[in-house]
Amino acid sequence: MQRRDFFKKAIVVAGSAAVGGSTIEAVETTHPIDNRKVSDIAFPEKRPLITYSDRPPLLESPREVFTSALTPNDLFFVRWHMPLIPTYINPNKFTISVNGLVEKEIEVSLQELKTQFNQVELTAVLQCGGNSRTAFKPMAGGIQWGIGAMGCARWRGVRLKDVLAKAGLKKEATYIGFNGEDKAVYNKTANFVRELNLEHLDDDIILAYKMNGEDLPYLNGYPLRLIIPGVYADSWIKMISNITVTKEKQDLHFMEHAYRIPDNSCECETPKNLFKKTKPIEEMNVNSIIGYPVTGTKVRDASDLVVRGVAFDSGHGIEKVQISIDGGQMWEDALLDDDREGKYAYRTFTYAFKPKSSGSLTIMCKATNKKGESQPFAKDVKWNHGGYKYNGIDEVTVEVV
Ligand SMILES: Nc1nc2c(c(=O)[nH]1)N[C@H]1C(S)=C(S)[C@@H](COP(=O)(O)O)O[C@H]1N2
Ligand SMILES: [Mo]
Repeated sequence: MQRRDFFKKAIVVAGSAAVGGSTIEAVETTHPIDNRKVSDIAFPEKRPLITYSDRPPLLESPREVFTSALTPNDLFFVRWHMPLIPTYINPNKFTISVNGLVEKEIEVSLQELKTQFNQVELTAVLQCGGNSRTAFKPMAGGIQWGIGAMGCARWRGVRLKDVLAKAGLKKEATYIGFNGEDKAVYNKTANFVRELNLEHLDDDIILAYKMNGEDLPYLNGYPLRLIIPGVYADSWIKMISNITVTKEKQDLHFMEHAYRIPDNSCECETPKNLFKKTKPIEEMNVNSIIGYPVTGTKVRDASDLVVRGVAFDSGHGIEKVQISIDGGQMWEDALLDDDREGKYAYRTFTYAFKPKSSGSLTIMCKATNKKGESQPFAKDVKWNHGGYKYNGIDEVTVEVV
């Protein structure tokens, strides 16, 4: 019997593949895998984190981190593309140069940045576009991140526009290219260079030398990095030492091939039918993560449980976060913090309740922003080949004892 059923099933599957051509059935998403352990080994200036690679360092924050509005520097995730990262930077000699289509090419030292420009501070979420990529089935290309390729920090530095103004932009200036100190090992591998259309330059884009009141950790881009609030982290160049202004778009690998999604309204495609036209990932989706409890936490029956987490979007602002403890049928509002850190920061939330019966209990959270955009159930997240912009409803499963 079982064997026959198997054959029956096989025929159905083969049939649908032959008729349809594009096998939508092959595309699904699930909640990202959440069982990875932090490493025994701590990287410099970091506490032990979930470690995917040590060269280049790829470190993910564990779920427990997502209960506070600011992510501590030593728990902040790390992503580099190139294994050649300088092991020493002399802050007294470090400069950032501005060149290309400018009136006067300049080299600005850290000291000059700190004393000759307006100093600004803002809090913003830094999130890799591939955060939670592990949820995509079939597997999407790239690091198989869980939920922790993100963090939120208070950044202090100077406005990019002020530094550009010091050099003076020429009339034809259209693109600004950014380059850090990390280098590819093989001379034909593209360096990690990004560019910004001048149209998108605004007061919130800053060159930051402080993160949560301290020098940037080395692995997060010491001594200087670009902050572009509201957009995914691939353009937040670390250890930035060069800015080149051009008229034409440069032919940059990491602009033209990576960090792009289908340019259609669902931003989706299937493995068999990849959508030809693509666009940069840019604006962050509304998202929320439960930081406490974590999956496997044992909680007492009928005792108070306080769920804690963080929510954010690209800067429209969070309207509400809701919690469900019945698989997503009924939703109740969580309490939001008072929004002190501004529109690009995490809003922390809490939700208190008493679990009523013993056994496993799944807790879900869903954020909605001020534009009315919300998070889909994990299974309804649309697939794209790079595994970008995942924002499925988060969940943890606790044991009530
Ligand atoms: N110089 C440089 N900057 C970079 C990158 C890089 O490889 N080199 N990676 C980008 C990407 S894709 C991410 S997700 C963030 C990671 O920042 P973090 O390591 O501070 O968390 O840095 C961005 N800036
Ligand atoms: Mo990234």
